[in-house]
Amino acid sequence: MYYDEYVMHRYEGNPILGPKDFPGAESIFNPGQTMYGGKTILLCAIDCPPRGRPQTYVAESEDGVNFSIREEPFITGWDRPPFDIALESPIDNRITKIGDTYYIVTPGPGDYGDVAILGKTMDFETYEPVEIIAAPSTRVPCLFPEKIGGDYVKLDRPSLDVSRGHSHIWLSYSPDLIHWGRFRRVFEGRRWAFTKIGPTPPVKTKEGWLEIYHGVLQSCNGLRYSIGAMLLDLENPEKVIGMTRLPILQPDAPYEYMGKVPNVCFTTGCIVDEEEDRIRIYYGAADTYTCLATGSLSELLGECRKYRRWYD
Ligand code: BMA
Repeated sequence: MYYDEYVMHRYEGNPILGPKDFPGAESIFNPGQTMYGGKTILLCAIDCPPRGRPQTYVAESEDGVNFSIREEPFITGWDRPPFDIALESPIDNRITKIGDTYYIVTPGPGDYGDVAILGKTMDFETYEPVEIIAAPSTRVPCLFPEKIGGDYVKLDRPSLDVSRGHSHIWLSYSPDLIHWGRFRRVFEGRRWAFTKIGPTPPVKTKEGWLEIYHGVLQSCNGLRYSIGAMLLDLENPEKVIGMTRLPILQPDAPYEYMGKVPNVCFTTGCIVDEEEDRIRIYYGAADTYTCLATGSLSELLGECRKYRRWYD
């Protein structure tokens, strides 16, 4: 038992994926996550120096813990305009299913900073880039899974000017997933999420939109990445209706504080099963491994209901 476990619990067989699971890999981390055809799908970032820059690969599993990784990179087609502004180095994918389509937002790093590339797939076999939906430097747009009040909605973490203070998450609206506007501030990071913050695609629950996010604190020994949760109002997602004040996961296990980038628990999503009252969070540990934490959804929502603000 780790000291930070109160609502999410590490899978005892962690890490579920690591360098030994892919020939030549140095790290397998930060997976986009969803269910497709009854299987758990992870879009893993694999840094495999013999193959060049880090790439996204599909990993699939029947039981959610034993994964097989496909041999070839999944995200392709960034070699033509306008996507060729980004170097081919797709990691940190965020997946949202809208209707039958799985939309994937991926930060495309380049000479001007990171642009956010919206792509899509119907089957996790073929990937099609659609449009650049945020200017540099924006790494993390996260789509809601349905329209709210007639519009598509996304969360963003704008480029941070750390000298101006704390971190913040914003929200914007679109009629077509391409053109975005009406930007609104939603949430500010404090305490363990003071330095940086980043959203994941919100999940609809009876209690509100469950939003899992990462928060970063600068210490004298470098950055420390943890994971938190909050609830947004179902009809007005600009409104935070609850949050955990403590992280639901923070670097505490050896595979989280030892690796290529120590002290990192980083996620780009979660998988919720309301009927089973279960939430799974697949997360990157120390930018080296892929791990799993599970918990009771109702317990997590109960924790989120305890507070509305960082301080009272
Ligand atoms: C963030 C992202 C993640 C990474 C984290 C810690 O900015 O780039 O991919 O896990 O830093 O290095």
